[in-house]
Amino acid sequence: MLSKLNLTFALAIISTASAAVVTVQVGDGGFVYSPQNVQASKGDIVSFQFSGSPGNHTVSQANFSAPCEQLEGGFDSNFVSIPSGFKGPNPVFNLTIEDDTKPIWFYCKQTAPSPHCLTGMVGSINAPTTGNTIEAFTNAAKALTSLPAQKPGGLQGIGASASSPPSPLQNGASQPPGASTASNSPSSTSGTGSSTGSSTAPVSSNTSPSGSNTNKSGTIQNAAGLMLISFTTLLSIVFSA
Ligand SMILES: *[C@@H]1O[C@H](CO)[C@@H](O)[C@H](O)[C@H]1NC(C)=O
Ligand SMILES: *[C@@H]1O[C@H](CO)[C@@H](O)[C@H](O)[C@H]1NC(C)=O
Ligand SMILES: *[C@@H]1O[C@H](CO)[C@@H](O)[C@H](O)[C@H]1NC(C)=O
Ligand SMILES: *[C@@H]1O[C@H](CO)[C@@H](O)[C@H](O)[C@H]1NC(C)=O
Ligand SMILES: [Cu+2]
Repeated sequence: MLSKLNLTFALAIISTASAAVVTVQVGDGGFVYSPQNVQASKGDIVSFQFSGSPGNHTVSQANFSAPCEQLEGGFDSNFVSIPSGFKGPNPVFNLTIEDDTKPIWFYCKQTAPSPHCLTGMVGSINAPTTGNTIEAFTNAAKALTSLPAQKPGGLQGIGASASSPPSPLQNGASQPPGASTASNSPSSTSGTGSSTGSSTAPVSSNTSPSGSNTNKSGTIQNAAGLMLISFTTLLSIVFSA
């Protein structure tokens, strides 16, 4: 009786532990997602941490064939602005992977001070290692001479979706003095300056910030360890029964 209950409990632990959380830093060290490509399975969460300070970026879904354009029906975090000196906690945009059989491509929509996407601020989930690679996608973004007109996306994407927009900045102690609420104070964040027109200043695509292709390994809080623990628990339960 008791062991049957315990068995059910152990199985429940195993099934909840099978979803991994893969973390991607947004804007940490320039116009960059790091790591730029991550592997994630169906049901996993890719957790985008808006950690670059100052920074004002998006995570917007694109098609491989159009690197700096909102994919029709694609996800879009919209703009998240982090003031200079912000101490966190960082706003988070969680995407749940619904289809891991096709690569998922994304980019940053920010146009200020120059279009981030044209410097290679693009990323991917489950990009192949040959053919349509993340390097090919990055090069295609950098090869564009102007940013295409931008449309908004939604929470629901193709192959991955969010259940909520990025968590808001917490006001109060965690924000530096003077970094008041977003809407009314002109700040020195890199995204300030509302260049909404699609044909703003001519854009040089070669102003890549240093380290734009750094490949820090992501924090993969993989469930393997947890699963091992739960599996061991399961075995000990079975054998002690
Ligand atoms: C991406 O673009 C390709 C080629 O233009 C097209 O065949 C495909 O349907 C597009 N994918 C989506 C999800 O719109
Ligand atoms: C994002 O997902 C992680 C892992 O499940 C969770 O701990 C966190 O609370 C989520 N954050 C938001 C804003 O949904
Ligand atoms: C972030 O960037 C967007 C788009 O450029 C802009 O509309 C918004 O005002 C910026 N936010 C802040 C707080 O600067
Ligand atoms: C990024 O790091 C991973 C794991 O170390 C490696 O397999 C991959 O080739 C690297 N990608 C790039 C673009 O350097
Ligand atoms: Cu950006």
